[in-house]
Amino acid sequence: MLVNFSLEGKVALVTGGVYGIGFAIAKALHEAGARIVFNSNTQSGVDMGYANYKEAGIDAKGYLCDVTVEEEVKEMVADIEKNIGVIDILVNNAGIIKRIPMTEMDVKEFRQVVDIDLIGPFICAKAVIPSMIKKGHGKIINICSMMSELGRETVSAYAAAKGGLKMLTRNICSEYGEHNIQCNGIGPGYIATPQTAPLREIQPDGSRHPFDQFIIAKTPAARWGTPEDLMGPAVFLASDASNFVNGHVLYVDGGILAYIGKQP
Ligand code: NAP
Ligand code: GCO
Repeated sequence: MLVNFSLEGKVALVTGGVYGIGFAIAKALHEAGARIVFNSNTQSGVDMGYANYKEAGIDAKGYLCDVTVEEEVKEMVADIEKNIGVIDILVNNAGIIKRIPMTEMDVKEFRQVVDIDLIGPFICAKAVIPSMIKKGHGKIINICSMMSELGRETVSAYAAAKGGLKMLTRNICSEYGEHNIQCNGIGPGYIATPQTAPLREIQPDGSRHPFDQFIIAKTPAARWGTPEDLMGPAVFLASDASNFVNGHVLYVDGGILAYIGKQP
């Protein structure tokens, strides 16, 4: 049965897979046998990615590509297919967040978050699905969020985008499942990465950030997640072991979505 978790001979594209969650997922897919491709929207990001993959002993191929620019994505996918192979696994990881009270948020800021976190995954999935159909299989993993289910102050654009990404996941499942394409989501809880660093900053008096304390009280695991916590779930959803799992969002959150929270 374990052979079903092998990714030998597969090509995996992890968008924004330079550090953080995407990089951890890419390491996991590599360890399971996949050839790793990543992109960043900045040259410095591509360079950082090459350095990080080299340090990890992974021969990854990087592209300068902004997931919100369809022409750039189409060119990247065409080059990957020509020089490496058809993309078997797409991980829509690239994403940003802006923490601003909604009434103070400029519409351009709202649009930028939705553009990267929802339109980007649409553009990337649209670019890889035709070849997946021809090949007779494909795996798309959308990195959703607890904010695909819950809201909170200051993250209106992010929650709207991640909620939409959950439904895009279900729609790709619905529209392309007959072609043996499985599209699922991973919904990380609160994970210690650069994106959440502001929520974990030690306070001037040396105490933990109030939000840090809040998350610890709300999480049965009583800890923040790490990018490594996402590695096994990613291999599962990228492999033949999940061929009958489709349209599902797998929450990797330490139980936070199931728990009312510890009494203060
Ligand atoms: P991160 O540390 O901020 O990394 C995000 C990556 O995406 C960066 O490499 C970033 O590049 C890249 N990126 C941003 N915009 C891009 C674009 N237009 N085109 C290509 N690449 C782009 O974030 P993370 O914490 O690892 O999160 C990764 C994903 O997981 C995101 O979708 C996030 O929403 C989601 N998520 C995170 C958490 C968490 O607690 N950390 C929880 C749930 C879901 P630059 O560095 O050049 O900006
Ligand atoms: C926030 C956090 C969250 C996490 C993640 C939770 O400001 O609330 O950044 O949004 O990034 O999405 O699943």
